[in-house]
Amino acid sequence: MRDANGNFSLLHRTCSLVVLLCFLHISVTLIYYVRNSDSRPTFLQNQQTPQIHRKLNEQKVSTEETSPPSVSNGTETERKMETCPDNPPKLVGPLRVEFSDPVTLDLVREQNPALQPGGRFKPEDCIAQQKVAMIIPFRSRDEHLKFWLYYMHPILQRQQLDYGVYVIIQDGDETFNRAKLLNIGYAEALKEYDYQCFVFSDVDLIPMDDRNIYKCFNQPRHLSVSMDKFGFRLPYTQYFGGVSSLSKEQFLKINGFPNKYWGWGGEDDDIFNRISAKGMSISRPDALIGRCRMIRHDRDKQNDPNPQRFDRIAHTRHTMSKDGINSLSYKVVNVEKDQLFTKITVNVGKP
Ligand code: UDH
Ligand code: MN
Repeated sequence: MRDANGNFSLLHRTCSLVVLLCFLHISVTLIYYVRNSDSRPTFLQNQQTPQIHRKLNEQKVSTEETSPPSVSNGTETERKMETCPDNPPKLVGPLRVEFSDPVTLDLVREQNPALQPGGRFKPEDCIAQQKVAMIIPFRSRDEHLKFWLYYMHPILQRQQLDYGVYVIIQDGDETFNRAKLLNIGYAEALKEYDYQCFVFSDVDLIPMDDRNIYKCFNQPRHLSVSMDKFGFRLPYTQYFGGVSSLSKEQFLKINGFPNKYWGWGGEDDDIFNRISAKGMSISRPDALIGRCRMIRHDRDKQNDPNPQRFDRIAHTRHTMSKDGINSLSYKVVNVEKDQLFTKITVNVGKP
């Protein structure tokens, strides 16, 4: 009996020990599990947060892309677009420019489907660095204008400018007045859009390199620095004729251009004098990038060399504050909007 009792108590103790061990094992496992499940969310968070963020961003981007333009407001879209780069990616460098085969306006219209009425353009995928008005003084040079539009529209679009083309036509057959037409172009373009920069271009000049960007710089810019007709060099250091650009501020600082140069010559030298009188200098592209071609032509009727020009340019410093954009007067006779240009016919009066 004693033996049986002894055996039983041994078995009992062993069982209790096993139960205790089991309990201990379960407790340890439980504690371990609870501690582990505490740290698990932290681990997941660290891993998942970026993914969640990325997902959200992706969603944002895709709503932007897919939402119709009418829903998102214009300024919001613009804020998310970046400013166009200093070196527009589609520029090709040197260009072949020739005038042997005539072009038609219909061809130019076809080749430039992105243009808006008035010869207006804005880059699609970035915000243009500058809003530029192209101003062309004009009378009876339709063949030249076709070439200008044919070559310039593709170049200006590759240059990623927010631009418009203004052809300012002198009405009647009085003596031609280039600088006054340029002043009028400045005034009329500003009535239409918040232009910050003005490029003044003769109708017969085409750049031979699209890296010669038709925009404004820290100083008034002379763009047609090496013309074929001058043997691809400046005729003289102070030369400011052909194609130039001035910001609104630079233009106003010199009181715009003179209105009193009737006939050929001198007005570009007067503009140079105004710029230097106001302590500014001339910015220029290098001679290679600044190469350009002028369409060969005879002297126009009513644009003979102005005999007064030497006397006038000798007095720019005294006349510039009274004769300029602050004294400009003219009448608009007609406005024509085309896909390729805005033509403004004006009465500029007479000498
Ligand atoms: N312009 C016109 N119509 C005119 C006169 C001038 O549109 O009747 C405009 C046009 O934009 C032209 C600019 O004014 O490009 C300057 O005039 P221009 O081209 O006659 O000036 P340029 O410096 O000198 O080319 C011309 C001299 C002609 C010499 C001919 C010798 N072969
Ligand atoms: Mn010319």
